[in-house]
Amino acid sequence: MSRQAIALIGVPTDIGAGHRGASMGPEALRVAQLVEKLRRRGLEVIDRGNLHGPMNPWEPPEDGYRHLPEVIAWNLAVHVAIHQELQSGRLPVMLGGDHSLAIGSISAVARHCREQGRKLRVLWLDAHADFNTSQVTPSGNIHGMPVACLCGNGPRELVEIGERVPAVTPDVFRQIGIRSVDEGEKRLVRQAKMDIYDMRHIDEVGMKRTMEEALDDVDENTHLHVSFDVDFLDPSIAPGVGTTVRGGPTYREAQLCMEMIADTGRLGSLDIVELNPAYDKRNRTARLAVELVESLFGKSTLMREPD
Ligand code: 6HN
Ligand code: MN
Ligand code: MN
Ligand code: MN
Repeated sequence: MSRQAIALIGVPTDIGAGHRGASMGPEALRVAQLVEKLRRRGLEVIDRGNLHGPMNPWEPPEDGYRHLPEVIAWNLAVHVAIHQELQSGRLPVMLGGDHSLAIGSISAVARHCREQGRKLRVLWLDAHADFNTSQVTPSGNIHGMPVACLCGNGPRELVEIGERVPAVTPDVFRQIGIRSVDEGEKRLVRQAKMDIYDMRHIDEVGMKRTMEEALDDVDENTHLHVSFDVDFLDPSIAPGVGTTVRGGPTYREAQLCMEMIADTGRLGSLDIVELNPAYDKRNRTARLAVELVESLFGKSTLMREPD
């Protein structure tokens, strides 16, 4: 288990999303006792509070992008904040916010890994591949584009946030739980040879083997970044997201996924994104997300609990 101090950074915006409300995600996670539950595990947790950025003007797309200047402003702030925590030796947890913010967080993690000579692996837990571009997007919502932007396919200001262009290459990603990819996006993920463990794969081989495969080349020198889009989960257990897609992992499949990541001991940074309290029922999705994050930080059944 990680003995690094954990730094929580709230990013209260829905600037890249197609529904309003993910801006309330950080507070919902705090209300669900994220801080207290991690501290109860003996972890040092520092809550940095929330970053600030532009309001959501709720406008239609321009040249294939909605709210591009605002998305840039938020991601620049995220990049600086996350990189600073990594530099100081802390494990940053970004409380989103929508998934466009992963451009800022993962570009910071990639930069830190370059500086430290470490190998980066990103586990992208999501119903969606988030690999759209302005040419193929059905919505113009930038939360459907962060993986493409990180790989150098996007507007210059977003692609350049990581200082190195592209910030990462497609081979750093392992996408898990995918079940909704747009038509044009399918062609792009195939071209990029994205490593995708979709729901069909999980159905066929099970979550255990899926995770063994996805974690196969994790070694001593690997920094694992988990980008946890809450719509990864089946909507029957996680209704509090804007973009539900049925047929996601069950409660136990999601727990096993988190437990197997924890077992590697290589978790170095985390995004929790797309939680939308406006669609939730009595904060249950936030509470489930917190429970899964506890597993990610080493909480397990009694038999496997470390001494
Ligand atoms: N997310 N593929 C759809 C789009 O509009 O590009 C949905 C994207 C959802 C993004 O949930 O992070
Ligand atoms: Mn996503
Ligand atoms: Mn660094
Ligand atoms: Mn998603």
